[in-house]
Amino acid sequence: MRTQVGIIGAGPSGLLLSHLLHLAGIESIVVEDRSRRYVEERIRAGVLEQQCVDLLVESGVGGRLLREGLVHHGVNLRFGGRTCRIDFARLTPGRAVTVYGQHEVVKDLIAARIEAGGEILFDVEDTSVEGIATDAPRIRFRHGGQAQSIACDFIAGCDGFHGISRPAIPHGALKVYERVYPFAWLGILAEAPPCSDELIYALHDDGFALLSMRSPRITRLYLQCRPDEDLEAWSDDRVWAELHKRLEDRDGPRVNEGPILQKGVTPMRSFVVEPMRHGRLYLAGDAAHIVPPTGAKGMNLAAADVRVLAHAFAAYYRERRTDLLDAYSAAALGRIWKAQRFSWWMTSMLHRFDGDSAFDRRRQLAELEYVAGSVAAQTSLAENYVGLPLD
Ligand code: FAS
Ligand code: PHB
Repeated sequence: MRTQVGIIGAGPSGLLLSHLLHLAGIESIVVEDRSRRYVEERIRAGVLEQQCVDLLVESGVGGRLLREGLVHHGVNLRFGGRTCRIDFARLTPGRAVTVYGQHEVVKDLIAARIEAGGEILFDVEDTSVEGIATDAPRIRFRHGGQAQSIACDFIAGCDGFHGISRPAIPHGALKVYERVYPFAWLGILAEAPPCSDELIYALHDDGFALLSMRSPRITRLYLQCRPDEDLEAWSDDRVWAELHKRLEDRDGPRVNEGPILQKGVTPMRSFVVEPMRHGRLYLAGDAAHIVPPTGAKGMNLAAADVRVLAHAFAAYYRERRTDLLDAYSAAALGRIWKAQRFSWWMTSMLHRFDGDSAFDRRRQLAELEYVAGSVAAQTSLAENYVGLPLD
């Protein structure tokens, strides 16, 4: 097989890149090692920045998002028995976030690619890349038991943190920046109406908790846990008891319980590789960077990377320009590092760190009290949360 851009990974990065390339008249083939059903049912991110919503709508795949997405004009911080609302309408007029599950975005993108005759090969095995430092790179894989390969002009590594693209770059060619946090998130999806119309990020003496949602009938909840947490040690009753305790608000409604549809543990790390390119292999999304989900940036960064990369490929195929391809990594990293800072700040402010001294805990509370009392601090949180303007 041959194509112009070979894409590894059918997550938000790979699918959105394939879609944007198609709109620019550029051919691509996506290879994915999971099944279509698996990637469409994999529960992950939930909050879309304004720029991500705009990109999906402007590129023609935002219809269901506009119909079913929940537009939120604020978010809440809960600590010390009080709740502070960050009012996007007042602080960042005209900008909001939309709650719409990542798996829904994936479904919409797969449907659009298939309708447009796009090629997505699911259930591939043993993916590898070769010739990434030449002008004739190739993706090799097994599909349906047959060894196959795709000759490409370029390869986009959109295969996430555990993919094969980043490791295919020669050791020493990448600078790695990483911080691993001493905790994780235990997340549940519950068939229960959210007790709040907006997200609640809570810091309790016993740890962090987050109330989010997927629809008026489905609540998404997280609580801070140990990084090596044994899910078996978390019965439904124990999960609900911990969530009620950490999200308690003397004046507000209790969290609604319901059947737990999904339970999982997400590790927490900050991770960036530079540059996001080696020869004709370009990295996008989680293949190049990971943020702790406290800032709700993961999927939004993936979309921002792909917007820049698709524009650079379009300039190459339209005018044989290579300057935007050469500039891709630096252009993407500007936004990535600002999102890393915000995600680190939100994580540090809202989680309990083992070994924190009494001073650390009091300083952390003062940080939250400062945000609650300062329009400037709330504006800073709001502009980062809804998404910084695109460069
Ligand atoms: P993805 O990981 O989504 O997609 C990569 C794709 O490549 C996958 O479909 C994978 O199967 C495929 N692949 C991997 N190796 C391959 C190979 N060798 N050959 C072929 N295909 C291969 N972000 C938030 O903002 N909020 C959250 O709550 C949140 N929760 C998360 C929970 C988990 C468990 C994880 C891992 C991430 C979470 N994230 C969250 C971040 C997440 O949303 C990512 O930012 C987003 O999925 C990034 O999209 P992609 O870059 O497309 O990577
Ligand atoms: C989610 O709804 O899954 C979600 C929302 C906000 C976050 C992280 C996850 O910061």
